[in-house]
Amino acid sequence: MKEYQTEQIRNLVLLGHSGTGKTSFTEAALFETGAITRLGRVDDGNTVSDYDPDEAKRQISISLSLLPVEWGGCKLNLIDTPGYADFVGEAKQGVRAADAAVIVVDAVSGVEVGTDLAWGYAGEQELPRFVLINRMDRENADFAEALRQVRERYGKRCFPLQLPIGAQDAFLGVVDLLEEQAFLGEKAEPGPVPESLAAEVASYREQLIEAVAETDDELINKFLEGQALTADELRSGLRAGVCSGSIVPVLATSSGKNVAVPRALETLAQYAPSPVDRGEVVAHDEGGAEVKLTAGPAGPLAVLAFKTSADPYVGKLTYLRVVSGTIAGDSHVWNANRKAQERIGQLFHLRGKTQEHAAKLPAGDIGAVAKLAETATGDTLCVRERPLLLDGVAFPAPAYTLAVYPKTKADLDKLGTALTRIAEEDPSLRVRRDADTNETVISGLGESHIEVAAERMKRKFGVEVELLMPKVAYRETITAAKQAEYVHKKQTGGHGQYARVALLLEPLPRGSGFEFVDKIVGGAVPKTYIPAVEKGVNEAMREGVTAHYPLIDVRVTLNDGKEHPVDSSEIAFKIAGSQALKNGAREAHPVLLEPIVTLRITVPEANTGEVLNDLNGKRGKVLGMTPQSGFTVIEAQAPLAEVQRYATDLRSITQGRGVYTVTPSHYEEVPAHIMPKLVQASEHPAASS
Ligand SMILES: Nc1nc2c(ncn2[C@@H]2O[C@H](COP(=O)(O)OP(=O)(O)OP(=O)(O)O)[C@@H](O)[C@H]2O)c(=O)[nH]1
Ligand SMILES: [Mg+2]
Repeated sequence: MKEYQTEQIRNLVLLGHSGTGKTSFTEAALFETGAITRLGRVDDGNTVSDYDPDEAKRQISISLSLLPVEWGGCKLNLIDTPGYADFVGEAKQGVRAADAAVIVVDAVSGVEVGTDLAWGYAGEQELPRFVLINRMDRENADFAEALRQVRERYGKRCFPLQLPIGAQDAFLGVVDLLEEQAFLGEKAEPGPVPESLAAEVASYREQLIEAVAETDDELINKFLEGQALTADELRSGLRAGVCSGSIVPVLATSSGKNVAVPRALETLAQYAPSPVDRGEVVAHDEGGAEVKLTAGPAGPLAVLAFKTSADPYVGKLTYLRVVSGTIAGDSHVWNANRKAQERIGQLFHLRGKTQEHAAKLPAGDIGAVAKLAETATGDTLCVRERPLLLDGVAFPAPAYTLAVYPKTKADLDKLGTALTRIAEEDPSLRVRRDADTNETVISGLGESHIEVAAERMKRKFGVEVELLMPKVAYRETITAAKQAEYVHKKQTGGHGQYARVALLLEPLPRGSGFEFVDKIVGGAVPKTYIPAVEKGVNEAMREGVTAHYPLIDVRVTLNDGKEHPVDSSEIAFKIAGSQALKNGAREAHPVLLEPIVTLRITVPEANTGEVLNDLNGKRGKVLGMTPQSGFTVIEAQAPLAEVQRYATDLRSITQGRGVYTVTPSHYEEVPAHIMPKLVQASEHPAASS
């Protein structure tokens, strides 16, 4: 690939509902620009973008891919992202590296949930946008209807820059409204505007010219005075409108049949902002002061590591977006987040999985580097004398958790490393050890997200795991006070064993934990044996008396006892303490406690009723509801056991529009009708998992 100047670079992230044809578009773009000679298909698992075996198997994108194409003197860094909600972390990384978004919409389905989400992600970074109405060749493709939905939802600033010629089997090409020309067939050959479209073209063109004129005082004056705008004025006005976000051009393509793809590339090359057009980027210095950066070669150097991928052979690959300055291969840089020097070896341009050597990456460009020692996703690379911090990537909080069990002993040995690498690669995954249940748990955005992670561990690191619903950390407690005692006595010839312990058990308020009080008077239990009693009590507390869960929120007062001058021993007092506690707890009306979590759920207003209903069925309690521009934020609490699959449930109620966070809150008594089930499960643990 030849070298490009910053002004010639276009960083474009493709976003949209799953299956709208983003990956197919990039494949067609590579083919039409001569980067590949054989056109792959998603359905055949042989596209450049979806090169990962997990992607080929599922026929969806899972990771973002870089697909630079050269067109019209520009380098278009196409960033293909998954539309599937579980992999939104990838889309967010893509958005962070891009200067504009291409929102791909299906010509049959129109605006879908994923379209809304994509629009929102682009909005978070204030990216200029294009809408690509794709799959125009399909049965029932309807450009006008899709356009109507786009404009209804995202406003009149969405403007058709192209109108399709024909549709479905007869989708032949597009008319460009600014050029007043048709572009036909796979190669987008120019031709006259078809007679049948003339009136529509004229009317839309008129509206487009007005919208373009409005981007500039001089142009609008000219327009209002009735003077015609020149072709150059229209082009530069449109470009300004796109860059400022006041105009969102709508285009039409069939990436499956390769119709109008070159025309879309031409439009993106002409009208999408270059890194320079994006204006100043705010970074911070070490003291937190703002530093404004422009995309120029002069620097200061500021490079965002926006993605990390793990390869068992090559090692770690870090994707870079140069914001300012030029990064060179074989150099040293400073990681401002880690406060560490980092050696840059060879730089690459990536195209799918193909690496092409690059001596340097200029301001605005995107590339990759292998084997960085310190750098993680979201870090900034700069020079030591001028430390700078760019905003990282805002990943959604994981809400779906599964327990990870290694299949074999060999898997166990490698599990820790594999989990670390997989979480490093995908920061929307979290791995931790749950101290309460003694399980290793992995959290992500949904079931598929975690399944894919497990498949990757197997493929990349040879570690096989089983994924199970995590155990719920139930607890036990007592609800009544009880005086109890136990005499431990054994006579087996020679030395016997003897200890008597009397305990008062009292329930404590939730969250108090465990108190041990020594109220022995007159040495009924000698001082030296009291720690042994406490130890015995503690052991019994950990074992529980109802369903093998630890007892909590209990005060145990040692108030009497008796020793034997010869037969008493530490072990005897420990046993007596333990048994006294068990006897007492069994009669102190023991109950089970379950963890309660706080949920903060954001759902479209229309789904509020159904979400509340569903929470009700899950023994949830609503704490509050706040309307928030078309959405309702519901604050609720529910037993953890009921909401372990909530990510899946909420997705199905809201078709993926709802999001939530979950945080541990407190313990509450398990209702009486549920207790027997838990007791039974604890006696047959295998049957319950
Ligand atoms: N008829 C027709 N089919 C298309 C077109 N573009 C894509 N497809 C098909 O639609 C399906 C999905 O296409 P993809 O390119 O994988 O869609 P995507 O947007 O990348 O999907 P995700 O990666 O899941 O977000 C595949 O079967 C494609 O062959 C098109 O223009 N016309
Ligand atoms: Mg895809």
